Amino acid sequence: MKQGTIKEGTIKQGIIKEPFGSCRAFRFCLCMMLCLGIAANVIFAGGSRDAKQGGPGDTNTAKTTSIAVFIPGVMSGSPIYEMLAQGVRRAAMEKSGVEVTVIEGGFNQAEWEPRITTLAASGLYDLIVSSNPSIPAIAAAISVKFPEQRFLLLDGELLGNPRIYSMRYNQREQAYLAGHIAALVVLERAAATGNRLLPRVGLVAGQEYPAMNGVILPGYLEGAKAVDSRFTVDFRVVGNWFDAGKGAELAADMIRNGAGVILCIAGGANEGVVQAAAEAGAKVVWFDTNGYGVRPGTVVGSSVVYQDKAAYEKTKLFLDGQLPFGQADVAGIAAGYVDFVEDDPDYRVSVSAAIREKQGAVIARIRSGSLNLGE
Ligand code: RBF
Repeated sequence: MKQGTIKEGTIKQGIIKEPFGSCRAFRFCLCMMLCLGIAANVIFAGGSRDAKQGGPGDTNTAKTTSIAVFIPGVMSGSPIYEMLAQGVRRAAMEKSGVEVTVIEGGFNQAEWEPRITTLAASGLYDLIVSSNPSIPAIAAAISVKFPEQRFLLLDGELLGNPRIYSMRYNQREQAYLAGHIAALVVLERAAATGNRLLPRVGLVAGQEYPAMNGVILPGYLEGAKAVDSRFTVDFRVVGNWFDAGKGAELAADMIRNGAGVILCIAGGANEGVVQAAAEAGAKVVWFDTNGYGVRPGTVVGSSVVYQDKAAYEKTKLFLDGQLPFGQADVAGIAAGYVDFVEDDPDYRVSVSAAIREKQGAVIARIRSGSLNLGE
């Protein structure tokens, strides 16, 4: 199959700052500025780019389908975003005439809506793809102003908007498995050292948000309590998704306070958590991707989502004209989008056979449906 072209680039921040008098003038200026921005990107990427082209399912091979991947943050340090771009690129490569532009939105969350608005206003993109639970509300507001724009949103949920397809993961299952392995490791270490303190696990998050406070944190505690009902969670928040120094500081304090295993969901700050844990002889559970290789011996669990697979499959559906806009899916272990990595050699080396057996048994129960955690 002929491969599609993939363009990479970023759009400079703060393109649209001035107030505009009329809607038409606003759209015109937005388009002009965005076109200039895109042109600069493409020159930087060393390619050329056609003007607006045909949509998905278009049989005219001269036409191009353009997809923008908006990263709400940066890819480095956040595998969930790396997987997003990877999956979209893979689907694009399998079809001719598909262009992908990846745009990193940066850590200033107040800029995300104006920047996605700029993308939609340009009319250049057949599809905007993005990921995280705050994006559906932003996309819904934008789709009122730019009803032609279509969105594919992962790790978020919005039902019933005919311009938006969304899919989130069952993070209750993902977090439960993280809590379960963390608790097993804590208890085994306590037994070995004769530690009789009340058992505790840790969780370091980049920020607080409804999925964190309402799903991930409770799911993590539930998983730990399934091992021993006395478990508590020491929950700390970095306040951003990049500060490794703060991550290390929080983790060191948590370890001093008795949390011997810490789940980190803090983007670039995870690096600091792992460093502090390694220095103190504590352990870490990784989230979203396989993290055993990050620090073999320190990372004792990897509760993952297959966001690359979801991004690939849903982009492919879009390119075939079959993405069910308006629908909001939730996918977990049984559907093959959430998992716990058991077959990594580093997992087998760092975690005892007894723990691996118990963890394997609970994964099997969730997969078979005999343990139903809800969503
Ligand atoms: N997760 C990351 O790994 N990196 C990020 O930069 C990041 N930024 C986020 C920003 C907001 C506003 C929200 C609500 C979540 C963010 N997440 C980020 C968390 C992400 O959506 C997901 O919950 C976690 O990756 C766990 O799967």
